[in-house]
Amino acid sequence: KVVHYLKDYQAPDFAVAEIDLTYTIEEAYTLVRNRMMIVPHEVGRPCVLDGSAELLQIVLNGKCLSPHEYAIADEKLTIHTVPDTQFELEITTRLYPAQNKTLMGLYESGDNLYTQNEPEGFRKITYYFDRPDVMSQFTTTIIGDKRRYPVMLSNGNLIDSGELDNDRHWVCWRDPFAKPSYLFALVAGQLAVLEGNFTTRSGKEVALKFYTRPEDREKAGFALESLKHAMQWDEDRFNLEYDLNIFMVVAVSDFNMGAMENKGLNIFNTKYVLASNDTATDADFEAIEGVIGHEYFHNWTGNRVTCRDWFQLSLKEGLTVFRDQEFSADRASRAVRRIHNVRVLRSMQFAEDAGPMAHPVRPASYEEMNNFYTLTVYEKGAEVVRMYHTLLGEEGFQKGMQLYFQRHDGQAVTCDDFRAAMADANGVNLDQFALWYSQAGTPQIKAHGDYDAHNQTFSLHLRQFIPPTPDMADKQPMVIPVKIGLLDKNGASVAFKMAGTADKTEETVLVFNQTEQTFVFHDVAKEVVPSLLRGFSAPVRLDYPYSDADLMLLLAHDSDSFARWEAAQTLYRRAFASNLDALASVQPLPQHAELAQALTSALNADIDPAYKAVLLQVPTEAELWEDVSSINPEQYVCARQALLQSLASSMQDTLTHWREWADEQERNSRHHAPQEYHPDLAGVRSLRNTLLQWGVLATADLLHNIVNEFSQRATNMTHEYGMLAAINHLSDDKRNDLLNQFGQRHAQDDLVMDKYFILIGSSQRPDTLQQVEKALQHPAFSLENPNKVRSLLGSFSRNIPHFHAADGSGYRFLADYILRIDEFNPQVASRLVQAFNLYDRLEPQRKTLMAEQLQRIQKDEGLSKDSREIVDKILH
Ligand code: B3K
Ligand code: ZN
Repeated sequence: KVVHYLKDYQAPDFAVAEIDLTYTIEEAYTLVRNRMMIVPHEVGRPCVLDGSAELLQIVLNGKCLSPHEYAIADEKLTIHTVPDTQFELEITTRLYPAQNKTLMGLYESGDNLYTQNEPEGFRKITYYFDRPDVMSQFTTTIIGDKRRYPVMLSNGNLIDSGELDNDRHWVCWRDPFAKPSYLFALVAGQLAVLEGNFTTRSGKEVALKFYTRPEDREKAGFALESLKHAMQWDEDRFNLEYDLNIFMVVAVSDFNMGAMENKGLNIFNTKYVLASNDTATDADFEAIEGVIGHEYFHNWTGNRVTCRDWFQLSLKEGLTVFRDQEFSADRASRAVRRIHNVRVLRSMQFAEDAGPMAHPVRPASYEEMNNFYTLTVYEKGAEVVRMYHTLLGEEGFQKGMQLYFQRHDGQAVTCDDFRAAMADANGVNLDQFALWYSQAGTPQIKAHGDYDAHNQTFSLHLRQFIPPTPDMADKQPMVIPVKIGLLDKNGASVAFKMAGTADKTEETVLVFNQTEQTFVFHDVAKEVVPSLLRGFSAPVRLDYPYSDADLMLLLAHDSDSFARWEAAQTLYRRAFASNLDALASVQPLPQHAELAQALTSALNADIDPAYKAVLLQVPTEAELWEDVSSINPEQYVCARQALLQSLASSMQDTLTHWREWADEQERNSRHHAPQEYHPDLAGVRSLRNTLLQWGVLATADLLHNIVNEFSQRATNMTHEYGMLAAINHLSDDKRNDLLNQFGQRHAQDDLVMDKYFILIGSSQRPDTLQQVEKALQHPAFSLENPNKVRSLLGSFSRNIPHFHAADGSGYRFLADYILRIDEFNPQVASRLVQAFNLYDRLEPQRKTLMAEQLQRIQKDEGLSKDSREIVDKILH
């Protein structure tokens, strides 16, 4: 087993001035001739290239090398002696893309060819310095059959093309921007194109091209519009302009992740390109806009300035997620999107931080880099970037960005370089901030406050603790921005003065950077309730001894929409905890009348419908067992379900009222045709669907309504899917009937069938495992398609009552399929292995059952290093 450490980083021995690739696509294989102009940085070093493809020939400065002049071992090619000055190395390899089921390197999908190279796929294509700090200018020639491969694409600009004998043709692409190998891309096949254009602010005309299967072409329209919005936004908010004359996006259905930002030639999972009202939900439209933005924004944060090494992945990912979050927030519903992001962070990243895979935003080591495209690197990384923004303000942050590009355009750099740009541009010291990159674990803050009527001060005492993680026991205190406001007992905002400032203010950001600290607010005329961690100003857990009445006050009045939502979350947690106690002591379940009352008032208040919908989100089980050990997952589901049930029953009339209101709104919408995506309508529909889910728990008639309305509403996927999701857990046969109707209606649509499989995999019906097993045989299902695996098996792995079934059947079932998938697609398998992350924190019986399955996976001799790294860490 080979572990890579950040501390061992060494600069490359060679530079590559130019790389010239020729792909010759034959019926059964593809030949790749790779000609490199290599410049040694130092004399006398052997030339070591990464690669694992079938090697046909090596030619050095025109001379063919014989086997004793080089060695091949462990995916490395070592040429013992090379010239001291620039030399030309030409390497020819043979690839079999139709056999490549890893979906890394060059692979075939539906008769077309695609590449995926980040992080280390390029070494499956040819022999190269496959590391991000070796940047070169790429020229790519592609030769192929005219009918099978009418479209042949690579990065940059098309500079030449021509015809050949035997119905073949060739194209030549050149990318003027030096880039690392992970940003190289090639696509060849039969593809339709949807075109648009964008004029940048300096007047450059950019051709926008979306390539899809011919039958999908019209479905790329929304993605094309999203791209234009993203290009405009990056100019307006970040002052960043696009740099080539062409920007291409290719959609492919077999793809290991969401999308890939290859220079000028993004490759996307179809899921994030194709949408129409009758096949995509509002959430899908929003995800498309976000991911299109994300990949586009990488052009500057990732491509123009890239990472020195893979430990620095968050340099581009955390920053680009921050940018795409801000893009989406500026487009619509800032408050609701922020809450949505926090919810993902808390239920998934906090769990990662509390588990066997815990690692800092900049990991210190890895075995398989693909395992480190994590919630920590992406989502927590984005929170870290957001904290610079919170500390420095928009203007200061943008000054930092400017300096970052001034210093590093065209370079491969580190997270420290980014931090230095932020610090230097603002003349501040951000040394302690570095701990956000090196310490794993979610900081916990214990807070309490005292009011001193005599001195008219409110004192807030904060204490921080960073829990130990498997990689590090003792941690140092971090810089935590805590945004705060004060409310009086009527819910009005109370102004205050901080020591050393002249003016009164209603909100401030405390810079909490010691283990223990007290902040004093002056001129506070009356008792106050603090509104803490506004906007979720840091990725921490904060505990303040609020009374229930305080929380209801915040829920009713806080001007900060995050803190207001958070008050409801805390009330839900408390109600849940009392349910859990009642279940444990076999007592009758409490009814939570006061909470129902507070929620009713919130629903009746004059607020955005989308925000009402998020107020009705009860914390997920993963959030609820955040700091618990010896977890019995079933009890969490029961206690949470009981909470929903009791609230829904006592709020029946309110739920019905607002559901009818939502229908009315949609019917009378003046924005758009009612079935179309529009942020305002999306808000109304998300409220309606949430109310439907609650309503089904309390009102038996609702199922009949759904059955009656189902076909009529099928012109809009948000409704169609919303109805199915609402009844998905019911044991009634009508659920199966509607689901079958749905499966038949959409049998030809790959992406809608993903939804069908999600519904099956996530149902709490008692027969779910049988239904999942049956679905594996469905003609639309394929183990080789990652979207299908994620839809059916991924959703099953998050299906708490079934995955954690007391008899171990869920664990055994998932392990069977992990082992099967791991044989051909380690990346997808290793994601599934992480469903077992809860191992150490489970109650003893389930822990034993899980151990059996983990050991079975661990014992598999052919197990990939991807899955092995995870399973070893879980079993430690
Ligand atoms: N940079 C790619 C992720 C590549 C993942 C490789 N396992 C997509 C993105 O973050 O934009
Ligand atoms: Zn990214």
